[in-house]
Amino acid sequence: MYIGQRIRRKEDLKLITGTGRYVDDINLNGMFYLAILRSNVPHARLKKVNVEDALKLPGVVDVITGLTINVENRPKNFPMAVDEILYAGQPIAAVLAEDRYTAYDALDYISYDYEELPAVIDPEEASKDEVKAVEESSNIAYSKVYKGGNAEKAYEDSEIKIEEKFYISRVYPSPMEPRGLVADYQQDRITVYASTQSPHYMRSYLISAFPDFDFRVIQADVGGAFGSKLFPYAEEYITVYASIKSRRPVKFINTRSEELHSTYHGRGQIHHVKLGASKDGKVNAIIDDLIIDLGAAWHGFYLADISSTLITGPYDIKNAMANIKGVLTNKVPLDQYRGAGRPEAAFVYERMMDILADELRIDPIELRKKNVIKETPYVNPFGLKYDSGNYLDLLNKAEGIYKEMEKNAEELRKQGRKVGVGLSFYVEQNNFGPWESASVRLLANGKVEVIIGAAPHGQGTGTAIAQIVADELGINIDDVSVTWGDTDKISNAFGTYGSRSLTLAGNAALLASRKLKENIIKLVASFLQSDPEEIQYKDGKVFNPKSGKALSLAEIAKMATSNLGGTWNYKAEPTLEATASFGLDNYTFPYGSHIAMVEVDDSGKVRVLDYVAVDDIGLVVNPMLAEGQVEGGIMQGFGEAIMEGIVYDNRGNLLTPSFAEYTIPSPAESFRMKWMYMEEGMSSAPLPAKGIGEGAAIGAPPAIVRAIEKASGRRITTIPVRMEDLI
Ligand code: MCN
Repeated sequence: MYIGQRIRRKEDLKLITGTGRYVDDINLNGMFYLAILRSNVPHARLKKVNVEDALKLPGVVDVITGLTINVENRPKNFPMAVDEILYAGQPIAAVLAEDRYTAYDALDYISYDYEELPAVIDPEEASKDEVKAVEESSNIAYSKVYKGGNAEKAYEDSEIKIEEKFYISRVYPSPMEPRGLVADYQQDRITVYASTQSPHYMRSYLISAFPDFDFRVIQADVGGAFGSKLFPYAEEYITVYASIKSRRPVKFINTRSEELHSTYHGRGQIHHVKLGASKDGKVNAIIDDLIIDLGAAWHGFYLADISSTLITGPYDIKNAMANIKGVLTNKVPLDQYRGAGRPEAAFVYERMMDILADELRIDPIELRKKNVIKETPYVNPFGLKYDSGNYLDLLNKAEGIYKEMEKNAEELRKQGRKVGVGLSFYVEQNNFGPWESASVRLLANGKVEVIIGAAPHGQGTGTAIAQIVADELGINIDDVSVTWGDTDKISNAFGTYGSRSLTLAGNAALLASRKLKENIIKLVASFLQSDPEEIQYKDGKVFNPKSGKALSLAEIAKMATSNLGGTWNYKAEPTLEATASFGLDNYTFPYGSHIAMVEVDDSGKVRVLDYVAVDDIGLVVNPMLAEGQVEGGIMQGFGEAIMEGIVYDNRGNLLTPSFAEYTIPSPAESFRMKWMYMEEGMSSAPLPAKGIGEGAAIGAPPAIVRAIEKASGRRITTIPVRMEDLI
């Protein structure tokens, strides 16, 4: 059995030997390069773009201005500012040149005339709708109220009432590889090579924008995405348009500074929360007024829906209300970053739990135990059905770890060091659908190829899916290859996002393997002149127990593909391939706990001394891959808690335009961490897994923040926590 084993990643060899092929490694004959002139004013009326001087430069082929394409939830002048500039970084013009250097140099020869407009940067200011982020539009781009029970009355009737406001900064998802694509026009068909999380979704949004063309989208190797390479970007439309217009291949690669000015930021929420409880700590009501800072487009609004509908977390709180305002500001548009709405919710409900515990002078774990959901399935006040698990059991395990860490912390405190321990407990929603597909093929050499519709980009899902298929077919994992990321290889699919790939594509691959076995049995019955019922499949061999005749997969593949001539005399279709799709009728809800011990020194510097995460994600297919996900997520959560934050000045200039100002954790800040798991909360899929790709990014910030709070004695309501806040 390979499932459950720490199998090494099959993906790594090419990546670590430099034979990976990222978008920027793709060079096509006659290729032009595209560079984008971006606005350096946050809000202005655009009068005129002067391109004549740029066009005179040797090597410059074209300058594109004024391109508009109607894409849902984007401002009217998407993908290029035409009459109104909405944020610093917005594309205004694109230069097409024979080489990249000429393209970038030519940007200096373009100027634009504009009349500056007041910009609105602070989301609370924007919610007053006085200064407009987009002329003649309301700043309130989205509003929604969620109600479950009667939260207002329950709050009023509560013995204990607490109220707090939380600020969660905008962050940049920081993939190692910036966004980029190559568009290759050929006779009404355009091949796009992209650094994307979903070639199929990209194909569908490019088809809507350019309906006269057929698209093939190929996912190049991707150097990370973390949610930021899923939804449509201005530069993609501009590059494709440039390829169609010039009838040449065109390459666009973002620079890091352009990334910070254009890749959708994540998070950016403000929560004003009221919580009502009884004196003994039973929470009766939670009311959350949420402002989400959408930036200069509408499309990130759904993140507030995810946060709101999970605002009661893993706790049995009957009365809840969430009141969302999505506001436009003159900033880079907002969209998902690992966790997408769930880290924001967990930060809020876990902060409120700790604050209530402090208020009531109750042990924070006792308080959580009192409120935690005791039975699953459980329907939360907004109708989300938490599918399975034993929350109390996991919390008990986490408590043991917490107590151990507390003991160690106490020793260090006795030495005069400022050390604290924090625990978070979370539930999350994943396996965002609708479904995923997979094809399994017996190749002519007797090996098996699996093509999945999911589009992994660092997670190692290919290895885990090889484990599943090798087990199902009873063959050596070295005989299974898994490929993905090409719309011509598998027709309908979705991609990798929302911690879905293992569960949905993995189950699709499992079902396709079962179908393949059936197809093979039928074919072998025909070869052996037997009834299919007489034929059995076991450990990569097909045999007739009566006659004792057996064929290996390699022999079957050979028999089916190597004889030319003759006539059709098979009783079954000679299909050595099967495709299956798989979807769930509910999301999956993994849950877990993080426990952190930190030290804060006199300069306000935070160091993590110890860290343990415990999760229940149902069946764990490859504990090493899952652990890798948890470790990466913990580091990102750590970054979000104390280091990372997009900062604008109040005129709308981005003050964090590079990794010199926008700091992310490096190995120097890394720390010892341990991951443990239990397998009680199985999903309802045939292979009963849930996702783990985002859990740690959800559990980490509240645990780290609580530990900092305990170490420093300062109440923390804003992330990132700055050093100066802790002295
Ligand atoms: N896994 C497992 N057993 C399970 C669940 C998962 O062994 N029960 C393994 C899988 O085989 C896979 C990994 O854990 O190797 C994550 O699987 P899954 O939870 O299905 O998540 P996805 O593959 O759908 O990945 C998406 C998720 C998201 S939403 C973001 S954002 C994110 C993340 O993955 N972005 C990443 N992890 C990332 N890791 C890297 N290196 N780069 C990114 O951009």
